[in-house]
Amino acid sequence: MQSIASIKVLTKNKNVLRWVNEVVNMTNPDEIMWIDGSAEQLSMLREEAVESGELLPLNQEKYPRCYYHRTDENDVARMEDKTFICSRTKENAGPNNNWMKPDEAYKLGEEIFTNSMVGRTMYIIPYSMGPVGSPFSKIGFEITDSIYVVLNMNIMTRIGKKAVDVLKDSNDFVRGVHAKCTLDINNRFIFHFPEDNTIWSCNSAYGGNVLLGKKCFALRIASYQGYKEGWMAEHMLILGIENPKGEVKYISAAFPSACGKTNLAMLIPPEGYKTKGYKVWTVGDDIAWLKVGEDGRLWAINPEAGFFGVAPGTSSSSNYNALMSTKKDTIFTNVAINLDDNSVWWEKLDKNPPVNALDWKGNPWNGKTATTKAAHPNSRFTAPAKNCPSISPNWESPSGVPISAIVFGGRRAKTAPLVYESRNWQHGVFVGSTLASETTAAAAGKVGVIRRDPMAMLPFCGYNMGDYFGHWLEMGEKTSNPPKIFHVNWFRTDNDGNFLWPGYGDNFRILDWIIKRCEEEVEAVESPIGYLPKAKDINLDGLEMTEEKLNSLLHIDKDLWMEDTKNIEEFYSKFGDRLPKQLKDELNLLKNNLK
Ligand code: GTP
Ligand code: SPV
Ligand code: MN
Repeated sequence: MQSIASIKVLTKNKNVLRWVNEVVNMTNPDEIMWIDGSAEQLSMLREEAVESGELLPLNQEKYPRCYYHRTDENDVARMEDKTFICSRTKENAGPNNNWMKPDEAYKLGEEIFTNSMVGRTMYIIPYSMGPVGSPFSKIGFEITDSIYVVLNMNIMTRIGKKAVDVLKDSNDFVRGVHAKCTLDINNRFIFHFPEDNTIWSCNSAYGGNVLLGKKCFALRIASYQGYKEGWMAEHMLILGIENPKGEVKYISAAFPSACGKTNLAMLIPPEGYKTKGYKVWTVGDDIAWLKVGEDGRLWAINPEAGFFGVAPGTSSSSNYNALMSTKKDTIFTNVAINLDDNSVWWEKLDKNPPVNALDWKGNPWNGKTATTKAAHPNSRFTAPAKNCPSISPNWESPSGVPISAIVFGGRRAKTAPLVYESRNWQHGVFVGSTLASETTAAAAGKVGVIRRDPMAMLPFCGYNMGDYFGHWLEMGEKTSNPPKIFHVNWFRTDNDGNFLWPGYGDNFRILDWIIKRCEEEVEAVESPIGYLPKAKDINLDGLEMTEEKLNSLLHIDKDLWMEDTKNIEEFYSKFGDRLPKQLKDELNLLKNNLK
């Protein structure tokens, strides 16, 4: 084995070197490479991955520097039953997490990692979550034996020398270890040790399990850091709305996985708005880190540098900006490949499915005769954020952007109306804590089942969710000028299961109402669940939608809501005395209002 002293070590930080040494001794790689982030190093790695077949180069004229990758058939989504929060006590992980004793998890992990990199190369990736040097930002290291991970981390985070330079001698960094091992599903684990700033992931190659800067660090570890340090890490997009006067207001929104964050973050306003001069600016599409600013407002950054977006359903009409983001320097995973011109395809990309293609499993696929899906429903692209035509000029602002409104939303066929507003911060926290949605393909398991997913953080909160609710309430107290909190539902259906609301770009009409409420430009109607819009205040110009249909989208069925309160009560009861009293009060208030 090579000694780490003999290779281009990027740092003298003793804490880093000691930890790297431990991992080297455990995994026993043949070679070690520190990732400095240089263009030469990355292009060498791309070449190597192409040679080994890990990446397939796409049509380089149509898609400059774009590549294709396939993961194992049983390794295509996050696996929540393989994901553990290894806090010292079970109570601190909470009923919202799988828990394993840290000693046990380390022991099991060590058994799996031991000699796992024999015959392989270890890559050590230093990275910054957040703009390098911003007061919001945090440094992590990911050790991995996968070039695919290195190249994706290069898109999703800010990697290389610049990250070690800001860390200097500090011990404040997140230690991530990933080894592909044999991809054995029975030994697949994603262990988080929040008290040790440590993540261990083995036997997977799927993005959400192995790009450790994303859900593992920027949400699970960071949510715990935020709890201790007085800030918030949330599963939220961030967007700016520019009005015709050139003023920009920022909104952050939490929807569960595959419920429309990327789409909303990049939306193009309907024609009538566009011609008046309204614009949407994208700051982030999945994760927000929020802090109280000196002005008493909440400020947010996007800690990521790229989009790991759902491919199916992305088209020039549904999400032009996302599609444009993928035209260069992008890695596609588990979509279909068109052998005629070496391009990619997925369901609803266009109306011309390829006839000579390989599907996401690598089997021949012909769009004329196929009875199976070309792309996996959770197939994804990894695209640099700077490619996005709507990327905000402030997306890398070290001080973040000020948030005017927080929006929660999920997939609810019935019950939740198109939009409503909470009465105050505490009520807003209640609304977020009771967020529910039908499950999607972003996580392994049954699709379409209603589950409660508080703040869209159920799979991502790195500690007891009862304490997390308490933290939200406290953040409101510390924020003298907090954002208003809203709830939306783009997914309400009629009795035949058709969506009642057109969604996508037309969601701007609802964002417009939300901003008008923040600016106190329109009044609202009080209801048992919060403030509802007056139908006349939702701009329907250019839409084929009757006011009657709109009213049915805004209708509150008290019986359904009463049913829902029972489900909330059951969900809340899991948290025992960790559930803040204020939320019980809000639940009682809701029940009374519904009587
Ligand atoms: P993650 O990356 O998993 O966190 O997902 P996301 O929240 O960013 O979801 P995304 O924007 O990728 O959308 C997921 C799916 O929902 C896609 O198939 C979209 O086409 C669909 N979708 C997004 N917005 C809307 C909408 O307003 N209405 C309807 N009906 N579908 C939508
Ligand atoms: C999600 O599932 O919410 C995602 C994709 O954004 S993953 O990185 O797999 O978590
Ligand atoms: Mn997500």
